[in-house]
Amino acid sequence: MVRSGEIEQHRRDEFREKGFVVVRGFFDADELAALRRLLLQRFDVLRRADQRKLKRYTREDNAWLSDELIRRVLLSEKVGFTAAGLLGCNAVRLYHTASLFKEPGDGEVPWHQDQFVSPIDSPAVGCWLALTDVRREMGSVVFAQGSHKLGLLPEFESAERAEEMLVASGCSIRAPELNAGDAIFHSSMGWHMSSANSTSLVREAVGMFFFPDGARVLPSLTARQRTEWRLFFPGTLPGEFASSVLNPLVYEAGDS
Ligand SMILES: O=C(O)CCC(=O)C(=O)O
Repeated sequence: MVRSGEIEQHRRDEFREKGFVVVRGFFDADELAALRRLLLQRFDVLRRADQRKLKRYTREDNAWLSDELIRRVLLSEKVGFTAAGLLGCNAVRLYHTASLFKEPGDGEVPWHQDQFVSPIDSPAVGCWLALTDVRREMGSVVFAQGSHKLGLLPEFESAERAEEMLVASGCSIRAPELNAGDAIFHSSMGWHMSSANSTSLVREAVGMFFFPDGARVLPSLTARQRTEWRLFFPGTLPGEFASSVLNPLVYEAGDS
């Protein structure tokens, strides 16, 4: 069994410095084709049910619960191992997965830190996997490089204000373009957003979020943290280990 310390040092350094790291070709064409077919079928059902005109994307949480192949791919050792290496821990649990399909005309996701709504007492890491090539104008995810070092900040009244603050704090704005199979791992402390999809193509992606095993539910929760807690940590109590049925151990380093 691999140990978390074996993840390439340069990736850990880059993640520590920038708050995100792009892993090219993280999933190969075969892995991706099967996953994409299944997630697209589910998206097709969801988009027909969702008649909203103004939205940011069509999202399905925890699709892994309904399909064994989706589970095997999204909760694979490779993903958990990389997440553990970047978090610098020996074992990670699943926070949740989210299929994220941004249709033509879907709007911007404003600047935010995922940690702001997290009900647990540890930073997490997200893996955002491109199911197709993703260009900036399709609504790729945009990162404020280095912003994970700013700590947890209050939300801003507008996207413009947030971006002004991030740039004034010395963060450069980066929008990596991805090919199908590339993944971006990002810290829950880092500020990110995604722009509107101004193309005629659907932006297809899936996110997987992990936290260190041993993290606990915060003793007191804001209204938004409470919403996430109910959704993704059912049956746990404030102050207890965050290890509900929805938070399986995805990777644990072995002894050798
Ligand atoms: O997929 C998007 O457009 C936004 C994703 C995001 O904010 C996240 O992964 O935390």
